[in-house]
Amino acid sequence: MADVYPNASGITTGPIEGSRKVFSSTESGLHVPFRRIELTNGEHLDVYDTSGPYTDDSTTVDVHSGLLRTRAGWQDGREHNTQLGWAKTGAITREMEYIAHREGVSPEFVRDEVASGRAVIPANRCHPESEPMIIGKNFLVKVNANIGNSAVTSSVEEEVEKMVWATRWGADTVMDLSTGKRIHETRERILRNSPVPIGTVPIYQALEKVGDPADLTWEIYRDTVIEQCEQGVDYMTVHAGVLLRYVPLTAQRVTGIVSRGGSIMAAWCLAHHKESFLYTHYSELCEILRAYDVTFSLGDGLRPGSIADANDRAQFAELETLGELTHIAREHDVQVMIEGPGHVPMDKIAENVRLEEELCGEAPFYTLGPLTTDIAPAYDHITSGIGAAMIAQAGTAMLCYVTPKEHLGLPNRDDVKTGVITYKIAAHAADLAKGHPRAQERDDALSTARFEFRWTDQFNLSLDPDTARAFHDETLPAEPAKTAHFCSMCGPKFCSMKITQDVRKYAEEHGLTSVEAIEAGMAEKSEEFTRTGGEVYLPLAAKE
Ligand code: IRN
Ligand code: FE2
Repeated sequence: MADVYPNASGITTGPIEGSRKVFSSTESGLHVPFRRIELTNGEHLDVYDTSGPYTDDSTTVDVHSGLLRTRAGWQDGREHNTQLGWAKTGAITREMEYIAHREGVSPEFVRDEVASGRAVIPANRCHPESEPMIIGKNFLVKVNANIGNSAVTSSVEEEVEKMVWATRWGADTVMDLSTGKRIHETRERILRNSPVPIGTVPIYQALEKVGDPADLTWEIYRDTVIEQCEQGVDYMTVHAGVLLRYVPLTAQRVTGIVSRGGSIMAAWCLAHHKESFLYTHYSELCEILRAYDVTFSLGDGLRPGSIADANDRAQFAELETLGELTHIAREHDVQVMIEGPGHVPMDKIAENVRLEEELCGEAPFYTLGPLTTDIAPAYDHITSGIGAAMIAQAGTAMLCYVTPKEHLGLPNRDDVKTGVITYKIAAHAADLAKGHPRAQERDDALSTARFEFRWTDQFNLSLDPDTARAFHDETLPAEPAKTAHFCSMCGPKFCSMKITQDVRKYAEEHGLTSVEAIEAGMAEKSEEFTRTGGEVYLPLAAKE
């Protein structure tokens, strides 16, 4: 288990226990990574893999030189265009071909989903280290993990390790929300070492440059966006839907404006009594993002921050504006996804997806949970995991994780893992419910292993093999327990799975069906009962 601890440079490398990295070639020879889970019965299962070269035994990763720039030559000989631009002309890019192989669908299906705007491929051409992936409701549900330092804690190295750590457990994208010192440098190290798309909220760095929201200008913001585009940021949260006239709509709320970016823009609008520069300069912004193929993640600056504020006028007024901005971006061939809430009770979740799809032309929805109740700080990965599973089933394409530290502090390494695993559960539960053709393979493989008491396989097929194994070994650490036909939950005599297996074995030996076997077994027992005296309570002496 040494692999789960960071190496000398502070980065966690090495295969996940019981798995190894394999590559599968597309028609034109692109190498697509998968994680192969080797089973003790000689079978194996290949699963989607987000972890990049860090889990590959045969590569050593040097975080100072960065990952291979695999996509660097992919656009050679072609004029620069966005994935949306190519898709509209009918062209299938290498990114689309790679994604089709990764998701198990046809390249033409990928192209069509991108062309319609129902899916996005966040892949800045200045981030050639990234492995292409897609976000859209007709693909596997994706998970984003937020990392980043704040004014009070953490170093550049720690943030790179958090990115590696999050992708190890399955984060499909990572957002660097750094607000403290060395923002540029932290982001540079993350980008050069990241196999997944990186998102940011440029207004945070712009604010860091000026200090006070009122001192922000379009020019400072624009230059910050260009700086980040040049570095290779793949998607950017832009809170362009927070309009001056919407700010008063939040006055009566229980929790007002809870979005960081939303509150910055609201403060600017009020200070100048002017319309947001993000809104008034939006077309210019589209042209900048287009040049790098950076994807918009239109921010929900007015999302509800409490159950009381869910689905209110402020939230839906902003969503209408996001719809308008989606259509403008698409005219510029810029890809768009839409950020969503927040805090929403279960009965108000479906309405969010319905409205988003209607107003924003089915642009991929990307939500923060939502938390389904406000009463459990320290457990908000669970309050929000419930909402995340529900909203994903309803059609949300990517889930922004919430860690146990939400509302309480900056997440550490353990919180990051708990957040990612919780959200992988929500995403996978939605994939199953939506009938994704291959999602159930893993459930079936794990259940079969469980039924056949292949404990090691049960651990290795799970989302978190280390914890599953550790929990099992807490009570039955001995090696023979790895093949035992019971665990400490019910003990050897009461294991339902063992009893079922006994029934099946009896049936086989006596040439019966399981139902007949149960009946025959019952008759045998009843005969034995009568033969031994027919007493319900045995005399004391007969007891052992
Ligand atoms: C996702 C959906 N709604 C919000 N998010 C994420 O929240 C967003 O992508 C970013 O990572 C984080 C903080 O956003 P605010 O608070 O600046 O809106
Ligand atoms: Fe919250």
